[in-house]
Amino acid sequence: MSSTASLQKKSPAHSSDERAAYYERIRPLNLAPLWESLHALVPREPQTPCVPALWRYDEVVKPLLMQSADLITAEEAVRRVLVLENPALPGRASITQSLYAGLQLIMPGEVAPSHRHVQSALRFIVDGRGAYTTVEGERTTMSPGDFIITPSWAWHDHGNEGIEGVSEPVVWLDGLDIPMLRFFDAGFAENDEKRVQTVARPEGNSFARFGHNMVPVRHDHGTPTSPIFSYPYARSREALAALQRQEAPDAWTGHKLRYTNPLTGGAPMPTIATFLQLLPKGFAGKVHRGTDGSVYSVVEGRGTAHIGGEAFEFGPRDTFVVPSWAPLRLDASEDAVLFSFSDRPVQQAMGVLREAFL
Ligand code: GTQ
Repeated sequence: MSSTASLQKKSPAHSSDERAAYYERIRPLNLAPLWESLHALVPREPQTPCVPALWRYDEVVKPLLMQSADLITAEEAVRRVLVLENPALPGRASITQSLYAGLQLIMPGEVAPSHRHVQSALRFIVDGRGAYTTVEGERTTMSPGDFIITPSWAWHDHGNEGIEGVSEPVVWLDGLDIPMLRFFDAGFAENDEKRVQTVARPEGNSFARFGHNMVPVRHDHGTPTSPIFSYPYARSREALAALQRQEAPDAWTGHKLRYTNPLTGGAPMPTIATFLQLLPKGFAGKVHRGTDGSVYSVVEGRGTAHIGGEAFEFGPRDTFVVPSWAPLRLDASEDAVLFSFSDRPVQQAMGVLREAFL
């Protein structure tokens, strides 16, 4: 009997054994049956494997970071970082499917040597003063709450020389698009010949040129990243304080501002959007969600993030992650300031970003 004849005779309801045998036969040929996975490949709504999580800084992460300083120097480690891994993605160095987060420690006198990579990085200063980062020859002193960018392929090194008699460990949150670049297999990196870059421009130079709603008249900007390397906390905090005095908070997000590239109005870097928001004491936010999973770093105050069905109490220096499309509700028991970042500009460029304010 020919196989065609046997197919014609059979009823449409083939046994699962027959199907399984067929799948076994096609697997070595690098073929797979779409009908077994179609529902998961094209879900009715996002089905992220990521879960919400919170990392407590003072009680948990800080002591462990300090222990790491006894195990390895910043120089040997190149970057001494504890990676914040999503509990559902162990070993992937991912806090969401597209983003990486870590807490980097630099002790007084240490240097994290100069290198560059295609991955874009943000630093959000969590704890301590007296460290600096140098980006493309411009040094920036780090203070808690400052948001600093390291654009794609920009040389950068970090150090901690102390400031105003202060000599203490400095910790910042690193946010990078490492999983995104891994997905595209588009990553390159190289080490600098010099351990520490030569400082080529005075500190504050990029902020003087671009940080005051003005741009040098003959400036011709050819890159998609912001010409400002540092967005100091004092300035951003002042804006939020003024809004708190002047207007009612948004019912979902409180007083929330996004950082911009002053030349385009878009995000400071093409792959990562960043935000700072103030939740006034007693704020009880409404539920909202977005397809961009977000990482939050608490600067000031205390409150609760209700993510999906779980409640996470947060305080200063804690980090938490809200997975894509997870319902989020934010409460504050004191005036609270939250920094956050997500892959929003990429989703917007693709035309796939969705948000819901419930
Ligand atoms: O500071 O350059 O957390 O290259 C991971 C990779 C930090 C950095 C990280 C990096 C860096």
